This record gives sequence, C-alpha cells and structure tokens, in this order.
Amino acid sequence: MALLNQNLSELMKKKNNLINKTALISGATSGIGRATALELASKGYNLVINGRRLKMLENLRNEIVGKYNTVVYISCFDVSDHAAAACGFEEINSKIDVLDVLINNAGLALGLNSIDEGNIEDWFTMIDTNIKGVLLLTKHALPLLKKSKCPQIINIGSIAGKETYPNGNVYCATKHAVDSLSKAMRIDFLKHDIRVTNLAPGAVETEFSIVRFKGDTDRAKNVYKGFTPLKPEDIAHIIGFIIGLPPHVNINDILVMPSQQATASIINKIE
Ligand code: NDP
Ligand code: 8X3
Repeated sequence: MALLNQNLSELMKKKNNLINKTALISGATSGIGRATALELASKGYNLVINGRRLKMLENLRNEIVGKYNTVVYISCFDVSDHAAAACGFEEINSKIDVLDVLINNAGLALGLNSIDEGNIEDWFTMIDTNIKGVLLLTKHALPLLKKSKCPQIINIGSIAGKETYPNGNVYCATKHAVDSLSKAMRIDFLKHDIRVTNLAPGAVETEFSIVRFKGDTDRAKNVYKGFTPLKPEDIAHIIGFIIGLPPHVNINDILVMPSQQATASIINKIE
C-alpha cells in the first residue's frame, strides 16, 4: 500500500475549498472511476482515490492537482483483500475527519463462458472484488460517513444486475448482489441519514472488456463496434448530478443505456 505523506485535513484547510467535501472513489485508475475523480475535482471535491495501480493513481493525482484547487489523497490497495482494506482505512482515518461521498466503483468481469466452462479462480475474483469489496469498503467508511452532514453512497451496479445474459452468469450474479446490497444499505443506513444510489450502466467503453478478455484488445474493441457506447464521462456526469441534488432528494436507482442498446445483449449495431 502506498500513501501520500500529507495530512488531508490540514491541506484542505489551507486550500480553503468552497465546497469542503470529500469523496472516496474506488477503482479510480481507469474508466468510470477516473472520469468521476476528474468530474468531482472540477466541482471542488477533495478526493481519496483508490485502485491497485499506484502509478496510475499518481498520474491522476498530478493531473487533478495541476487543474483544480483541490486535495487528492492516494489510497492504493486491493478492495478484495480484507487486511489491506483495514490497513488502508487505518491510514485514511488518520488523514481525514469526515467522508461525504463513497463511490463503490471498483469491479470487474473475467471471462464470458457458460458455467460448465467457467474458470473457478475468475469466479472467486469477481465475487471477492464486486461483492466483498463493496461490503468491506462500506463497512470501513461508515464511521467517517456518519460524521458528514449529508452522507451519500453510490454503488456502481450494471445492466448485468438487472438481467442475466448468456455466459454472463457469475458477473451478472455479482451485480445482482450490488443491486440487492444497495437496497439493504438504504434500509440499514436510513437511521444514519445516508442516501444510497444504485447506478446501473449499460455498455460503457473503458478497460472493462480488455480486462474481461484478459488483454485481447481486438475482441474488446469488437464489443463497442457498430454503435455508440456510453463514455465514462457520461457516467461521471450523472454522478455529479446525483451528488448535487438537495439533501431531501435521493435517486434510488438509475439504469442508463446507450441509445442504441435495448437490453444487455440487444444492440442495434450498424456493421
Ligand atoms: P475499468 O476496467 O476501466 O475500471 C475498473 C476499475 O476498478 C479500475 O480502476 C481498477 O483499478 C479497479 N479495480 C478492479 N479490481 C480492483 C480491486 N481488487 N481493488 C481495487 N480496485 C480494483 O472498468 P469500468 O470503469 O468500466 O468499471 C467500473 C465499474 O463499472 C465496475 O464495477 C464495472 O463492473 C462497472 N460497470 C461497467 C460497465 C461497462 O460497460 N464498462 C457497465 C456497467 C457497470 P486497478 O486495476 O488499478 O486496481
Ligand atoms: C458491464 C456491462 O453488459 O458487459 O457491466 O455486463 S455488461
């Protein structure tokens, strides 16, 4: 784990941000998480950015600090690793006093096979990252969120959490779990006034398919060929909208699709 050697609370005071709010974004090294970090920084949020690739986190921090008057704290750990997450939050707790927004974004799909042909290690990685990771981060972040005047959690679900498509089995199950956990959090955290949103996108062109197909970039590119997929910035923009709403308004659930996509597997592709 690598950490920025600075006290975020002190830095925030020095920076005198107008908004003075902090968001933690998991999986900020690429795609939706990265775009969301830039969107929130542009709105004046101070950030805790997480992911496993330290260099990418450092690059993002440098980009944000160069552009915006905001503080970025790097918290590099694997969200599926219980000990690493506990250790990461020990450090986060020593640096920040309050967390206003938690964005549970880190996640992945590995493979696209029927269950009988599936890879067991891939299943475990998806379950550990997409389900256990969301639970771990949420539990660890809760004490800091409770100190916020207007705390919010946004869980990145998926169309895969709304329907099951051929060969999507375990990934779809993990995103159905995120959908269910979002509902559970809304009930459990009502007493803490924490707003919870399940944000479920259709196809977004990111590193997602490159990861799913284990570096096969041609196969990954083909997923987005013949139609206009969502961009990570589209999702970031929606997150910006959700967190900009007044405290008495909560978006429980959003399903957002590319205009040419009707269901997970029905896409009007113009070849
Ligand atoms: P990317 O692959 O571009 O980004 C995934 C991010 O998750 C990376 O920053 C990666 O960082 C991080 N991540 C993965 N595993 C871990 C881990 N164990 N610990 C910490 N960070 C991790 O894909 P997207 O931006 O598309 O994915 C973001 C979320 O959106 C995921 O939850 C995905 O399931 C969901 N989603 C994506 C859709 C799409 O079509 N792209 C549609 C619907 C939902 P690093 O590798 O550095 O750890
Ligand atoms: C990512 C979108 O349709 O590949 O969650 O599952 S999909």
